[in-house]
Amino acid sequence: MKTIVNPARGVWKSELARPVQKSRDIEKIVKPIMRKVKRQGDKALKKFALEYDHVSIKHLPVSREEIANGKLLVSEDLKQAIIQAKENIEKFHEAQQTPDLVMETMEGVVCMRRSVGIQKVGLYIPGGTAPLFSTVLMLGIPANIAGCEEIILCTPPNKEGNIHPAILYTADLIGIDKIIKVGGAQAIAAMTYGTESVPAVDKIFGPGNQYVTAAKQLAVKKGVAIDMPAGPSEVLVYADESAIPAFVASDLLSQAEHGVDSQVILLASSEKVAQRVIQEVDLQVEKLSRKEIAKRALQNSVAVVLTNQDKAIDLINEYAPEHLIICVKEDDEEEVVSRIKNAGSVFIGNFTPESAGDYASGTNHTLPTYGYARNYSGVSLDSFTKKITYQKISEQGIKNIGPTIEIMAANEMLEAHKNAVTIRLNYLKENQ
Ligand code: HSO
Ligand code: ZN
Repeated sequence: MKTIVNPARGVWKSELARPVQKSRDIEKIVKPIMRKVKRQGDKALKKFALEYDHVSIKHLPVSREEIANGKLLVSEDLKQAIIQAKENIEKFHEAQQTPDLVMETMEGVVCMRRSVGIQKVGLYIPGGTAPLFSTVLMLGIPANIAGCEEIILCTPPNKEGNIHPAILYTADLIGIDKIIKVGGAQAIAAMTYGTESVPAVDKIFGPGNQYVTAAKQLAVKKGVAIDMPAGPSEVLVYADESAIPAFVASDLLSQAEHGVDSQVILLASSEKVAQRVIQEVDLQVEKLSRKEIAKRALQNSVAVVLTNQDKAIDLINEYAPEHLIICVKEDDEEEVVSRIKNAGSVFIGNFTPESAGDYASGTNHTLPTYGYARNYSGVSLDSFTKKITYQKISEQGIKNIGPTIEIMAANEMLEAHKNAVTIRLNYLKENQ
């Protein structure tokens, strides 16, 4: 990890540049995949499974027996852990429910706002080197609480044509039974257009590689909503001398092991703090089973020393990290936390590893990456709902508000709008 000491503001952007994503080239590959799935449906999905995943799939939907058999392969310990995580995530997301808003803005004019679950949602769970069954909880639980009527889950099978048992167990635990063996851009295409086995959905959620991300962007053009634009995972740890170097190193590495394109940033209050953490990173990385991935991610990563705390906070807000860990003296903690404007999720203190939020504390781990924390929130209950507004105006109400509407409409030169009020006011005059 390279270290830069007190860099000038002008170079922050270039020094902390995220790994580049070549979206143009990727779109060239993804567009024909989308087109084929649109035209050929399941037939295309099976063909792509053979071509990309080297597996021949007869039935795309996972059967009841497969779920039952898969569940037997999950250890009791893991089941208990998943149940515990589910409870915490449920508690935190249930508390996000908002009561209907009903108010009379002026006498006889009642306005209302109500949350309504998005009817059909599609959850994408990547396969690959790590089976992200925790993401099934993070997406499935708020979808259930929001009252989404149809929840489907797409995930790629392994070479034997099976889905990871923990993914099956978790989906079954939260009541998701429509699991389809399809991954990659073709899964996103299927949820966009619908095929014989995969229903078209209103909104697509979930992480994925660059192909999945590009396909989600194309889905938006077809009128399907997505959770958020995505890039590789990242963490920024802000540490002063009160931070325990081995803990900080373990957090940096937990993000680094996600993928070779992950980025981890250490922001230290002194060169000494940076050196101690880097020493620990070098020690700990050697012991990891995914050390090759983590080491490559560390090449995209940097340690920045900023001795001035105001500047450090500015750098954090400029970088807008997906995950931000703040490990500073207790006296400074509240002040630093309150000045954070751009971050997906914030972890505070020596005993709050990012892994807690990744798995089990209750917050959602689907978060804005790549600087999108500047203008996007992470997934929450809100992501699975729409807010519908309602109004009801009484006879007295239209008398009260009518003249205001009439004059505004007249001045926008929209006569029909004005008439819609005048006709009612005249009616009331004649009939009262
Ligand atoms: N850190 C990942 C989420 C995750 N970690 C899942 C482990 N499993 C992106 O926020
Ligand atoms: Zn993680």
